[in-house]
Amino acid sequence: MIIKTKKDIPSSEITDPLVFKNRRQVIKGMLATLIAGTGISPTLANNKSVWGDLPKGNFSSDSLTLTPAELIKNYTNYYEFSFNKEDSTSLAQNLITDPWSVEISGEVEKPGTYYLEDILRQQSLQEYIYRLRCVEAWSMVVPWVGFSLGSLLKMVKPLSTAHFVKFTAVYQPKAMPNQLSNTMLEWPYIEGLRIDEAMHPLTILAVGMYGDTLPKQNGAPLRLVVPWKYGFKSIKAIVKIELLKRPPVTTWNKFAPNDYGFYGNVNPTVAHPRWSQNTERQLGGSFFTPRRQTELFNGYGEQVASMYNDMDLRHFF
Ligand SMILES: Nc1nc2c(c(=O)[nH]1)N[C@H]1C(S)=C(S)[C@@H](COP(=O)(O)O)O[C@H]1N2
Ligand SMILES: [Mo]
Repeated sequence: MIIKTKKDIPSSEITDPLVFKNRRQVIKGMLATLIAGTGISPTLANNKSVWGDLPKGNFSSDSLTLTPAELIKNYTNYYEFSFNKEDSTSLAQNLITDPWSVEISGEVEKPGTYYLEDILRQQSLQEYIYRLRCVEAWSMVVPWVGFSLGSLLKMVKPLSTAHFVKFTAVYQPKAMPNQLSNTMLEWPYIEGLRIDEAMHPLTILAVGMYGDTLPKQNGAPLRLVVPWKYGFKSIKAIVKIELLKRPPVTTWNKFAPNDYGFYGNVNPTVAHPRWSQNTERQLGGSFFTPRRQTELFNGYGEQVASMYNDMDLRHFF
């Protein structure tokens, strides 16, 4: 067994509560090792991440211009806090993220509740530079720090009956005002993937961004990132991962199934009922920056299109 549940671990090995205070150090330490391995010093170049000159792994492209960190941090969608992109930044600072554990259950051989620190110890962190395309037709390029979701799932050994994965975000109404006052959406926020999508090497769990831990407003301490799907699929502040036989009911799809498909694959040919998805506004551009032509699967079609061979993508997203 690679990840240990609490009862399997001798008390000397259980993560000390003090470690929770130092998650930032732990993550930065893991990243420092990554850097040391390349012999490149982590200096911040203009508009590049601390890791900008590192090998990017297999899935990041060098042709992407990163969106400035200040924009990514101050223009967020986090509806538990606010429907206003500028307000969730300060409100999210009230979220308690220490300690943090994730319950993994359902169709797996090794269910359990795992401290985030114990999960991180088993994973290798890497930078993934991905486009993020919101269903509202804006986009950015984010240098995430994270690890493969598939690699975590393999450790808990999915059964052959695991066809879908359900993700549940934290319910913390004392910190998240809309969980009490807004009844338009159901809380906690829930998202889901098909098992092959969850196991796909592009799908990651992010714990950081721009070479540091995740800002709370961007989903700390642990969020999903699925770069070929609209942003609403990339659920923040995950506390539960369930492997299921049947597709889960997800927050946005339940609210408006015609506007927010379960798959949510980026598709310029399928308009939202109230706007076209053909182009997108790139955050961080100037007044003169042209809108970007939105690409099928957000430009990741070469890697992911084969998963959807039996779907008619002209009418489907
Ligand atoms: N828990 C939770 N996760 C969420 C959301 C949310 O409101 N709550 N918003 C989603 C939407 S609509 C988008 S576009 C992305 C935005 O991520 P960012 O704010 O880090 O840019 O987060 C997604 N994950
Ligand atoms: Mo979004």
